[in-house]
Amino acid sequence: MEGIVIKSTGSWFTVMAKDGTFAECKLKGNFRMKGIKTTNPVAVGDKVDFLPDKDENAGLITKIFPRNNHIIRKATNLSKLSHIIAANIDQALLVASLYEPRTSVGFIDRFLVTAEAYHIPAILIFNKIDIYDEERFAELDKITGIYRAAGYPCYAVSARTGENVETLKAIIKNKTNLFSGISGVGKSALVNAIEPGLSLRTGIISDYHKKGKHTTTFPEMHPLSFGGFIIDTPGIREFGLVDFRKEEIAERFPEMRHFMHDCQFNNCSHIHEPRCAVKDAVERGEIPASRYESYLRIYKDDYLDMEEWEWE
Ligand SMILES: Nc1nc2c(ncn2[C@@H]2O[C@H](COP(=O)(O)OP(=O)(O)OP(=O)(O)O)[C@@H](O)[C@H]2O)c(=O)[nH]1
Ligand SMILES: [Mg+2]
Ligand SMILES: [Zn+2]
Repeated sequence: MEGIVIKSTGSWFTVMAKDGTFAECKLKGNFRMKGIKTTNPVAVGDKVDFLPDKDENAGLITKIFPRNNHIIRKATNLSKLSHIIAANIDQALLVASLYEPRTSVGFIDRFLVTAEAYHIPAILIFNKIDIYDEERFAELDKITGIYRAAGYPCYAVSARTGENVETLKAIIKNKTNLFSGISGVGKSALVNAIEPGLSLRTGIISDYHKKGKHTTTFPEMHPLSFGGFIIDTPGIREFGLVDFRKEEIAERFPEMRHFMHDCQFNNCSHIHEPRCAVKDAVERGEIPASRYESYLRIYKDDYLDMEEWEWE
């Protein structure tokens, strides 16, 4: 039978068959996908063939179909092995919040650069607008203005009050949607608002630091009653760009892509060269200063000791 892996504990996998039934499965033998060294050969989102076994109440995964894409992170900082987080994603939604906890624009920019690099459409979801006052909405407008101009759809929602959740449902319908973001922004709360029957565990925000507590501990894919899937993931601290060529970074900023071909030097780093069209555009305000700042930080990569994520 053909199915899709929706949950993985490492040795057991929950597979959803085409007819909507679920089977607990093990892996047949020692699977390895070609080309990648991973701690887990199978991840949520993988399409598989499996043999149901009613006697032992355990099916066997016999085949993994080739992936359209997959996101991985390094298993540990020192390890050469990668850990696959999810496979076959249609779009990546960054759940962000300006307050409690705050998602920095630097984090948003790294997320977007990573998604660009692997051609996965990215969408920004600002949650918790129920705690915004006029001043906070003004800041939100400024930030979403920057990202909309760069071509990224932005939505403001509240998992608590349900505001704009219907709009969000329309965007994710019939797609496989990765929900990612730092701990405590309300990824699981949003999944619950979208699909109340799921009752996922949500965390508390610490009083002092206003941070989440890593409530979700492994990625899990949830079928949507109106079509499609959400993959809820554990909160991440930072994206790191592994094995990234510096010359490619500017191309991952749509606003920079627009100007970079007018630079005097065709290998311009847009940092110190004379007659740089990108720097001129920053000076004229046509490229937002915060976006250029993120470019510089990614270029100089001062995030090396952070948790490293990678997309393929
Ligand atoms: N005021 C308000 N609080 C929210 C909203 N959405 C979530 N929260 C609260 O934020 C806290 C964290 O929510 P979670 O859904 O657990 O956050 P998460 O992003 O899944 O966090 P991790 O699983 O740790 O990565 C909970 O106390 C939620 O009740 C919202 O729209 N408004
Ligand atoms: Mg969660
Ligand atoms: Zn330049």
